Amino acid sequence: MSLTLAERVRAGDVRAMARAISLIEDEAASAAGLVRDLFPHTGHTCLVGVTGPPGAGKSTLVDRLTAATRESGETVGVICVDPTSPFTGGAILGDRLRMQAHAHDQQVFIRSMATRGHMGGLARATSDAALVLDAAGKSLVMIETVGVGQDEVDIVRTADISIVVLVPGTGDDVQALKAGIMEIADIFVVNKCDRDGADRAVTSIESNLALQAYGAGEWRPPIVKTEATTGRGVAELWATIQQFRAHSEQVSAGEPQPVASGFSRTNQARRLKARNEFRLRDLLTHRFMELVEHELLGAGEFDALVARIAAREVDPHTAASDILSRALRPKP
Ligand SMILES: Nc1nc2c(ncn2[C@@H]2O[C@H](COP(=O)(O)OP(=O)(O)O)[C@@H](O)[C@H]2O)c(=O)[nH]1
Ligand SMILES: [Mg+2]
Repeated sequence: MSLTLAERVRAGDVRAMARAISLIEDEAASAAGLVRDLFPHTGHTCLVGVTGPPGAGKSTLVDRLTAATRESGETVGVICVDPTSPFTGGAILGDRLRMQAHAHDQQVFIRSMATRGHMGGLARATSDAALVLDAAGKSLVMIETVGVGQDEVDIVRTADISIVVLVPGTGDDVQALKAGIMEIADIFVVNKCDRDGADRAVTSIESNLALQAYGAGEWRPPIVKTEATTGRGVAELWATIQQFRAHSEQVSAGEPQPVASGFSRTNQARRLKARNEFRLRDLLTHRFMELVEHELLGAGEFDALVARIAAREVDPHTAASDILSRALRPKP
């Protein structure tokens, strides 16, 4: 009897995992069924999001972290999202190099995700790919994204732990602030500490953190200095990740809630809720728009409607209401 793809994924079959992620990436019709079959077997992975500006050394760092976590007995999946160069080969080349580094290790699965250019498509595909690795039994899944654009930030924000990687002396810290990724960091990394200005970068992050109120006992994002190329600081980073996990388990287990008001980033139950709410809303929005564009409206009708709005022939509210009433009209 031959096994289904979902069964092979669950058995940790590397080729099945690759195939499953390709189906998801291509938005193949069978992908939804696959996720449905895998879903009951997920929820065991720790999702680590790693983000930061291009060239900050995220891939190098993830690679080093992979080695460190393997030594602690974790099984590791890595999903690299690089929308900046999906087809130029840049990401793929880096991927190949990394594959080589861990080629001897069956417990490490590395995969690049290419964006298909759909709005939100990348975040959707990435979450589903993470489910595949979760079902395959990876205890740790790291997702690397470039910290630009809402999609990438969403991916990392909804992870169990978010790591923001910055580098000294390029003004990246300021850039990152603008992109809104400062708020999502559970841990800051200042990488390339072999360069000048590492301490200045730390100070500038510190002064930013000083502007925010942290309750007693609340997790205050630590700043870890690393040099990914040599591995310096990576053990400390791994230790800090484990501290965060221990801390959030404590909070989730109902220890005295340290936060007087607002969002407790270490409350994993809330994060999980946020992640699932985000996914459901996102999927519904996506599916509804597909319904509108491909079933409710004829070919080109959506674009024609947009043109009519531009020409002031119809206002956007009326256009949306018309579509909605068509959607709600009972089928003859
Ligand atoms: N000097 C120095 N270079 C680094 C360090 N970490 C990474 N790099 C280099 O920075 C470049 C970009 O690294 P990469 O990991 O691809 O960055 P990513 O775009 O953030 O994934 C590569 O040439 C790395 O060798 C570091 O700690 N010090
Ligand atoms: Mg990279």
